[in-house]
Amino acid sequence: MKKVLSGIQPSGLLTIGNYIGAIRQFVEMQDTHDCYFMIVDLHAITVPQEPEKLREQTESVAAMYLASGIDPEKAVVFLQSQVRAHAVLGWIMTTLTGMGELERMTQFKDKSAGKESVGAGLFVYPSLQAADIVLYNADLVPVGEDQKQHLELTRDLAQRFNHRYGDTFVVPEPHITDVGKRIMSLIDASKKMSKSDPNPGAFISMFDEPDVIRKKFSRATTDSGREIKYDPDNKPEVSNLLEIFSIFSKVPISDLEARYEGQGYGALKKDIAEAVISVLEPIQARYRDIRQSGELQAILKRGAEKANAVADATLKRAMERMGFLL
Ligand code: AQP
Repeated sequence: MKKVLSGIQPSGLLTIGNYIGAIRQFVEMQDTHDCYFMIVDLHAITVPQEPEKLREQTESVAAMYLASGIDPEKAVVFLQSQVRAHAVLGWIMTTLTGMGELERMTQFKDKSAGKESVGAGLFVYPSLQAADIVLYNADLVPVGEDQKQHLELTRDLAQRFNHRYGDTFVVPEPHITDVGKRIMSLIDASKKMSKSDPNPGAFISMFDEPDVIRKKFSRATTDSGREIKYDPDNKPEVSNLLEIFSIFSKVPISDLEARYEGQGYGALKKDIAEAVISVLEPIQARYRDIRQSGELQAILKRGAEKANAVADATLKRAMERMGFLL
């Protein structure tokens, strides 16, 4: 079975962008792959986090994984900070990374733009991400398109290490779906939908109530024309809505275009909201049950035990090859 590793930062409440680009793929892959799904809390602190909020958001992402269908009997679900090998190999990978390589990362440019002060962690975290992936010998990494550049860096670093110290790491491939690889903000279709967007109207949270979802879609920006056509270059807003609709309704985009031909945006927006609500409502109900059950801690502990066993073995192999005394 091919190995799969991926994770999400507990940097806010998850959005349907995270669900579409990441979690939905995790659920699909767990039956056919050897999967490791983590909550990357060490990544979340690359921007300041209040301790209470970090704790709550970490539990919330873990519970949302389970509520969305990730089964801890099939996949290893764990917190990155409970596997200390990430920090050690992260440092090792940082020493293999060129400043120029990090300077080219568009996510760093986007996340640091306009900020008065930016932590060094935000700059170097792609090297930690490389360590996260190679620790589990992952063949595939399901991600949204925004992470593709980081994955390319991971591949370069794994190959560099192997070249210098002998074959140690598997060189992973990104696994990116065609539809839904980059869900855009509902307000500004030039920006991706992000959980840390200061404007909540820009995203649909996995926790939004039905009426909030209806309101957000009805206020979503659309161009002045009326034609409902999938054309990301010329009609990015409508194309984004069609992608979301197609994923949540499981109806191909071409069928949706035909269904709404000659109708205005109003009908389309109403129906998208209902399609999203019908998927999110049962997930939200399961989420509440999981949080109330008090079982989360034990599930994460079991996951960390399994993850530590694999990660420690890889770290040991890498450090021995580098000449560390162990
Ligand atoms: N808009 C998106 N469309 C498709 N996929 C997306 N992902 C995130 N946003 C979209 C995918 O979700 C996974 C987890 O992302 P992350 O939390 O590790 O970091 P991120 O990409 O920076 O996500 P956010 O929501 O934008 O978080 P903040 O606001 O904290 O920066 C990744 O697989 C990502 O591709």
